[in-house]
Amino acid sequence: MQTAPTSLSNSVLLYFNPEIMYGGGNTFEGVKTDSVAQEDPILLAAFEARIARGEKIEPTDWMPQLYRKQLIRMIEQHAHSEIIGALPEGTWITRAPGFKRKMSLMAKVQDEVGHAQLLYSAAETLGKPREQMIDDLINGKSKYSNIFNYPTFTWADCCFISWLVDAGAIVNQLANAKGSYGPYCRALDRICAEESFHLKYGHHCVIYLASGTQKQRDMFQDALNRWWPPMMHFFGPSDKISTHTEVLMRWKVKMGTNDDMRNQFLDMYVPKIWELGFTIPDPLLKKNSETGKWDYTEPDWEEFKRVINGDGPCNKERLEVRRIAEERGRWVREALKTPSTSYVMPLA
Ligand code: BYC
Repeated sequence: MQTAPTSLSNSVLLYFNPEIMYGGGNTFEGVKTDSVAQEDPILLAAFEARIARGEKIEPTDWMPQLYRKQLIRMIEQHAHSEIIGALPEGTWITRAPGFKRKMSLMAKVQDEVGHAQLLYSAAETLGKPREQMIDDLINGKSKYSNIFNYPTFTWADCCFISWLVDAGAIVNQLANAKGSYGPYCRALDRICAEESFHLKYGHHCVIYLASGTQKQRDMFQDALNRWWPPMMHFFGPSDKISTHTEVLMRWKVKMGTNDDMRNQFLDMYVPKIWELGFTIPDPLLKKNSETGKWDYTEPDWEEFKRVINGDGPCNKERLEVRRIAEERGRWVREALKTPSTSYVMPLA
């Protein structure tokens, strides 16, 4: 591995590694701190003033190590969520009801994988090579969204994801697109545009089931009953127990707390679900006229912890699919690393 001087902070080592095919850049490995105590106070104050003015921070700008570390963690998890999130719906492409639904679902799943590429690129600007992110995903070191560890038993499960999981993602991403880190915000802008189309497609699928036969309505109600608890988990642990919210809000990486986002989602989508005549499996769910917020049964955070730490119904299957994909793609990566081989002889 060669090393090269850097124009970034001294604590950040820029290196070039020909073994890493997608990127490289400044390594994040020196970023072990969880505090800003050892940062230069003048640089830190200037950085925070820029954030307060609403400026975007770009990859070559000075940033505290903790900001870099938190961004890598969050963007990488987001990228993994997109690539793993393609799987529960992806398994329904061959079984989608009809040609038009099949084409739309195929396009949606391709979009999700594209989102992962945008997000991996954004995370790479902070110094973590893509290969390492993929390894960390497959080895279970990195997290991804809880919700994709549940099975899609029926077509209605797929409709739930396309409508309501995408809706939840949009609530979160529209807010965070106004955040402080340029590459992440630009990726989110593009992602939101595509997700809005997914949302319309998903809503259309659900309206179709809702206005169909009793069997179709029951199928969606059953999906809603099973997916509601993971949907409530999707926005992250309640603010009382969230670990990272405070620092992420201070540096405008997160533009709302987990509870804010959950509440915004309930505000926008509970009425739409009720409008279609479905029930939500939470007897305590109601808008509190005094607080203006939704009351609901506290989600089961023990289940959430189990699922995000690898012990959900489909975690092993999801990671195995990614491991096999990585294994099967190895020859392509090897071939691209050998520029002297400009073409291959056809086998026949
Ligand atoms: N799932 O301090 P907290 C999509 C972890 S994909 C798993 O509140 P933070 C789609 C958290 O990482 C879009 N883990 O964390 C794709 C932390 O653990 P570590 C998905 C979760 O970061 C295909 C610990 O719990 N959206 O839409 O302040 C088809 C403490 O939590 C989750 C994003 O990824 C979770 N739900 O806030 C269809 C949005 N929640 O790292 C659709 C980007 C929390 O300390 N991410 N954890 O080990 C975010 O906005 C924030 O990271 C979160 C969590 C709001 C999710």
